[in-house]
Amino acid sequence: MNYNVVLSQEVRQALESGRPVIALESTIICHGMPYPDNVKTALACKRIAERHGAVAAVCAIIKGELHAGLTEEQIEYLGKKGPEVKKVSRRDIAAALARGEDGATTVAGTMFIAHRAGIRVFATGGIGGVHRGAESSMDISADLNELGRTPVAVVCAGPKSILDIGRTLEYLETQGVPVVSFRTDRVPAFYTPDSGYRAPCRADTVEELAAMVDAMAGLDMQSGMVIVNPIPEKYAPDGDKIEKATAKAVKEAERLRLEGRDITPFLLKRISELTDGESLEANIALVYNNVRLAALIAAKTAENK
Ligand code: PSU
Ligand code: MN
Repeated sequence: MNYNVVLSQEVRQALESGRPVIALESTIICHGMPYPDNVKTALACKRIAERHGAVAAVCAIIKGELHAGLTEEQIEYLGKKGPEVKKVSRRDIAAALARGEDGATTVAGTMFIAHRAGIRVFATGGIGGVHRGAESSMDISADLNELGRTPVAVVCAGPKSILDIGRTLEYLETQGVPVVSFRTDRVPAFYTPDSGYRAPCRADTVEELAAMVDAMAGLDMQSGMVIVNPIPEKYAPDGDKIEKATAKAVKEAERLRLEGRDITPFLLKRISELTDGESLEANIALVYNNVRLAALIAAKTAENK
């Protein structure tokens, strides 16, 4: 078995020469968006990262090997298979390797791979969190614990409003994870720039964010950071429509008795259907916005070295 992360040539060269690299996750490709939008979005992310000075490494498991940096063919392969590819969080990695399977890595799974590959900045759409009702279901995403134990900075648009945002923030605090809002005093919540919660920490420049990433590395804190980047106003969908679609999708998920890893992908798909694709469009726009910021941070930290 190969325990090393297989790097694409482009990613290996960039890492060896200290050029900026950012990680991207693959659950969003296989479970977060339909084909072919998923593949188009992933490829566009690579181009956006490049335009802002960084190489983007999509992380995934292919035939039992950890990968950082996929070719277009590999992205197309995963994107076409879509939900057939297992969603892989930290707990699922060993099984996928042992069985030689493919795996679409979540934020937690991707952080694990990125860290092993030496990548410190990661861009995605939304992170997992504490689910509503977690006080009895105990459904708390493994993303939050991974952030507490793996030194990777994750740039996202905040937790979805399907989650319990207050408890997600409390949990991250307990895990010692900084949550830094970019250019806002509020914590954004994915489709909306304001969840109603005050930001625990605010930064207004890329330099400041890069200095925080450097400080955590310099102190060898061995834990991660969440950088929350609000969806730009012009892309934010009608809040009322999204809220209604979300409430309906959550009820349907309950009726279908979905649980565990199936919940998030189901909700994303239903919300997109119920909003005639409006949520998907917003999802793509906020991912691009996060890739841009992550690339700028990675470029700045590379300069600081
Ligand atoms: N939130 C989104 N889109 C996503 C996810 C979360 O808005 O695609 C995915 C990410 O891969 C995240 C995972 O890591 O769902 C969290 O799943 P769970 O709650 O099962 O840990
Ligand atoms: Mn869960």
